[in-house]
Amino acid sequence: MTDFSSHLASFCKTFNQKLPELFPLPAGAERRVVEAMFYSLSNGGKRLRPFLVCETAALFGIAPEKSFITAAALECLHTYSLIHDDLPAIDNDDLRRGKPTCHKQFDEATAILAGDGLLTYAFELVCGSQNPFPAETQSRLCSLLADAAGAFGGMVAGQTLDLLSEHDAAAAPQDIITRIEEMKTGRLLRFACEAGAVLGQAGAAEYQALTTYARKIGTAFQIVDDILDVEGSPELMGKTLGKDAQQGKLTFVSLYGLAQARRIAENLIDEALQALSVFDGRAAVLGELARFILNRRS
Ligand code: GRG
Repeated sequence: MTDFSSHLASFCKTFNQKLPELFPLPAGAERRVVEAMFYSLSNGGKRLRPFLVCETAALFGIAPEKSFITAAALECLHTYSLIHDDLPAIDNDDLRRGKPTCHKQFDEATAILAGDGLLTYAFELVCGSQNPFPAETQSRLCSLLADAAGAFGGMVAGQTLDLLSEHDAAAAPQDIITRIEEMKTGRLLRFACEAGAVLGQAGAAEYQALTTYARKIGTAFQIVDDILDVEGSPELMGKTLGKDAQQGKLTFVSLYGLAQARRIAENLIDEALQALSVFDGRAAVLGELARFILNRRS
């Protein structure tokens, strides 16, 4: 294991140990939806987004325990997107993180509600008394999170464009695919860096550098995901692969081919690393994370 992998593994262990504290089970029959929420949330996952929140905040001296609630909120929101993405009406997947998807393990209605529950809970966490930051910081985080997740240039907008791109010979495919990747996947990764910067009260130049870094790794992350959909291992990815081609989706791979898509991702990671130069070597972990995103197999 590299130093970076063991650092990430140790983060995941602590993060996963703390998560159950946030999910007390209601006594009534409504506990079913909380069980479904926690089933999907605790079902593995690389935890890259919460790691990114904590590591970005740590650049400014904020301890990971203090960033935990913001990091957990983002993972809740990310998990909601995975549950809804897997639904029969969207991607219709049976497997996620190597386990039955939420609607397979429970049922479709419960999965829809579990997604809704996680989305709502994300905002409750950010704005609630468990978040140790002042109201002004919480409010800023809420606004950024809503913007990143929503339909006005956020994840839901990206997912909508993604659905529309199926079997649609787009007029300007390069522009559309860049917008899809930036919004669908990039916005939550960008929120992770923005959140760390807000928690750490970053200065304007640092904030700008982190936003640039996040934009670059966000698009690279999705390009690598598209590549792994073609040549990855279903066991390592924990989901059914080959669906992009089957559904006729517009991706960097469908547009440029595997080799060129890989080169585009490599260039984006180089640019992400350059953006970190303002931190004079203090952001080495973020640099490692960028390389990890490029070389990941799961
Ligand atoms: C309201 C129906 C409805 C949808 C909400 C579904 C949705 C909007 C957005 C989906 C966005 C989505 C699933 C993007 C894919 C992003 C992506 C590559 C996710 C996988 O991230 P990893 O590899 O997963 O970090 P783990 O399991 O490691 O957390």
